[in-house]
Amino acid sequence: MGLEGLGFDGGWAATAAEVSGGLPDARVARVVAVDRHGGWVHDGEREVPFEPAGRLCFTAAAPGDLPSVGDWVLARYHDQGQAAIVHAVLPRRTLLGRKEAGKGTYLQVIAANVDVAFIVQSCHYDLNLRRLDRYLVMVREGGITPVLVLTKTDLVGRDDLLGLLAQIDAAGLQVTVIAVSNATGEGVDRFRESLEPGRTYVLVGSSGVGKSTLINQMTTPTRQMTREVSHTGEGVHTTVRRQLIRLDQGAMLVDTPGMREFGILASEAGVVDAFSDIEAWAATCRYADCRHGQEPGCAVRAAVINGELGEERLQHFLKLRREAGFHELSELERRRRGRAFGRMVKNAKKRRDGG
Ligand SMILES: Nc1nc2c(ncn2[C@@H]2O[C@H](COP(=O)(O)OP(=O)(O)OP(=O)(O)O)[C@@H](O)[C@H]2O)c(=O)[nH]1
Ligand SMILES: [Mg+2]
Ligand SMILES: [Zn+2]
Repeated sequence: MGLEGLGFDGGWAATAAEVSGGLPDARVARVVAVDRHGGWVHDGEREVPFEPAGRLCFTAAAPGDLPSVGDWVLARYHDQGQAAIVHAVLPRRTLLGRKEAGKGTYLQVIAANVDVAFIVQSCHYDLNLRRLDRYLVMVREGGITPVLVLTKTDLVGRDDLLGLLAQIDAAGLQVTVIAVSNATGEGVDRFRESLEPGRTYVLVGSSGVGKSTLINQMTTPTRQMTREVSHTGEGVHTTVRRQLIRLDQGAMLVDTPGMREFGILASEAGVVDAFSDIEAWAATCRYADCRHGQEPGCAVRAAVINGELGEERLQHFLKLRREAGFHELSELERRRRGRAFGRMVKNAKKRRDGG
């Protein structure tokens, strides 16, 4: 394949020549994956694990200075070329990062040297204009072109989708929108056609919106990374690595783990509490994103059928859930489960202590 297959060009060659002056036996490579355990570099021939050189760690002023996915680096190979030590990170052309509040604000790098960022939001629950705005700021600050990808169009009606598109339009965000369904394939060709050979793209967005599934649609089946739809919808797919995937046509896509979400309005939490009975049934639906319509294995509909839950109450709940401001349900759901888990632990302790 060669380095060109990873997006290397004359500009990078010139930068590498400048930096490599002090590193005669180092080779150029691109960081193609990073997770909690380590990272991998590709030199155009193969992918091997790397570690940053001690000196690089020592001189890094912030965590963001260390090699991140998408970075071009100078590496020395050892163990017959089976592993590498990264000695220098070439100055980045673009940088997608978010500011982490904590002990002094620092930048957490999501991906380096990407041309376009797909901000992925599901049009079922997930769309939130304020959050979208924060993503747009983050992307544009990094010198990257944003594109909004609305997924799961199969889960909303035509009118709801048109309503969402009108809302985005009215907000004046100046962003291209691609609406897709990984389930029906609608819009997937348009997404594919937007990918240009030699360019690097990153997909960002909340967990579960369909980033990895969309990337899988771009690759051949043998290179797929996530498994079949899981019955609980949890744990199985969740991406834990930032990973650069090269498509046969020459474009590169960086998959990222979903980002944790921000604040939730107290009134929204109140709605969930008011419908905790429905939420309890919903937790046992076969599909995690069940709409409690015609899906097989829906525990909520089963409760209506056997008379435990009134149809009217369900309709009221579904209506509230559709309304704007209630798209954070999945996050609330996790919180609710967290509370239930806390109770379980407490009860177990009581039993253990003989109380
Ligand atoms: N109905 C429907 N389900 C989808 C669609 N796209 C993805 N899914 C399902 O949504 C779930 C999450 O999809 P993923 O691709 O793993 O989501 P992700 O954004 O990569 O999530 P993280 O890796 O946790 O950040 C899976 O069960 C998918 O099968 C879609 O367009 N329609
Ligand atoms: Mg994923
Ligand atoms: Zn259901």
